[in-house]
Amino acid sequence: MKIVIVCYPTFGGSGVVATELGLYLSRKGHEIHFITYKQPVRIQNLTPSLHFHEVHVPTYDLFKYQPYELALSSRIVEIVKKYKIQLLHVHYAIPHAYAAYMSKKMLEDEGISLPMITTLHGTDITLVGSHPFYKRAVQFSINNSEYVTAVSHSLKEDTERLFDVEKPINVIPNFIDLSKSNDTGKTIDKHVVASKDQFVITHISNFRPLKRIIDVLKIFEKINKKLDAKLIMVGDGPEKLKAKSYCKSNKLDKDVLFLGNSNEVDQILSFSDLFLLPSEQESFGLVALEAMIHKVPVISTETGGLPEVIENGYSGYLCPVGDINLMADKAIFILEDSDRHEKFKNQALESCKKFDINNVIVYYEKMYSKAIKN
Ligand code: GMT
Repeated sequence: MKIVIVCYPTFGGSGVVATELGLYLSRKGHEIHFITYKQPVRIQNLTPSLHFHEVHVPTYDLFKYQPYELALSSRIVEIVKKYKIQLLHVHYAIPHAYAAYMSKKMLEDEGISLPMITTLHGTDITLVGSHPFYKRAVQFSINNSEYVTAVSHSLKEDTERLFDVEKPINVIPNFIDLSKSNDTGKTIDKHVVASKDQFVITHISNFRPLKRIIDVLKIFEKINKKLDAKLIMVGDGPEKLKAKSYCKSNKLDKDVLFLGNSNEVDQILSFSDLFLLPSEQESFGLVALEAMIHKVPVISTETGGLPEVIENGYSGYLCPVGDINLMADKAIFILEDSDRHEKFKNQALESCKKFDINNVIVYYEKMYSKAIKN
């Protein structure tokens, strides 16, 4: 099949899912065309079955806001015609679903009919999309997609609660490549960040307020009072300065390392002992799955889609949002006994098996075939 994937090219979960999906499909022989404003961070090499088309937005002084949707929809039309594309798969409703719908209409005018699938990821629904300023346009584009998918049952319920959705929402969970668990291509060793006997605790996110970064630091502080540990903070975003200043005021500087955005996430996770994800909201929590594939148990919150990913008391623990004492207690409980830690590590890996990329992607492929046939 010849498929266009529209996504954000950055480190965010929706971009990672879209990129991994496209890479996998191209390896299976489909022709994949990414359309976005920058080459997606996880794509290293382009091949004859893997293309990237950049969206350029010329700046013009008259515009306070440059019209990205306009440039994107024109680019989609151009690529669809040039490569005889059969299907559009857009990730993250805003503004991708809206722009894709406009392209569909422009193509219809030229006698080309193109099915469109929209995958909802989370904040496009729960945080931004349902805002009264955007809601109508998001609802319209969801209802005008041939198929709509959500990454968890929780997100499906949120979408049905927040919007008047006329389309059935298909839940297709995020996925993971199980072969990553045998990945030996380590380029960073634990000794670079911690000593042999120290525990390495990791957090990876875009440091937005809903990630509750200060909770990460407070949980770590409590753990570190009992067990010798280092905290690795990977990512970048609006709460980073606040987090750094918390570390300074609370004398955590020497035990907390801020690494910034990284393409070495798998290597960092492969020597991590525990992952902290105390988010206020998370429709899936892909990063938890990325930790678990490297046998890293996760301490997280019982919110959104997280209980669909992390099994409480098996691959980690789920606690009420903001309950830093309980999260620290659970972390210490896992780490303080090496046999127990080992058991949780193995269970974390075991939990990933139901998200095997080889099984999950078949659902997308079946949907693509149906959409193209109709
Ligand atoms: O987590 C983020 O802030 C990034 C965001 C995105 O849209 O890139 O992630 C959302 O999509 C991910 C992939 O499906 C999910 O794993 C995340 O849980 C979801 N984030 C939220 O719901 C806050």
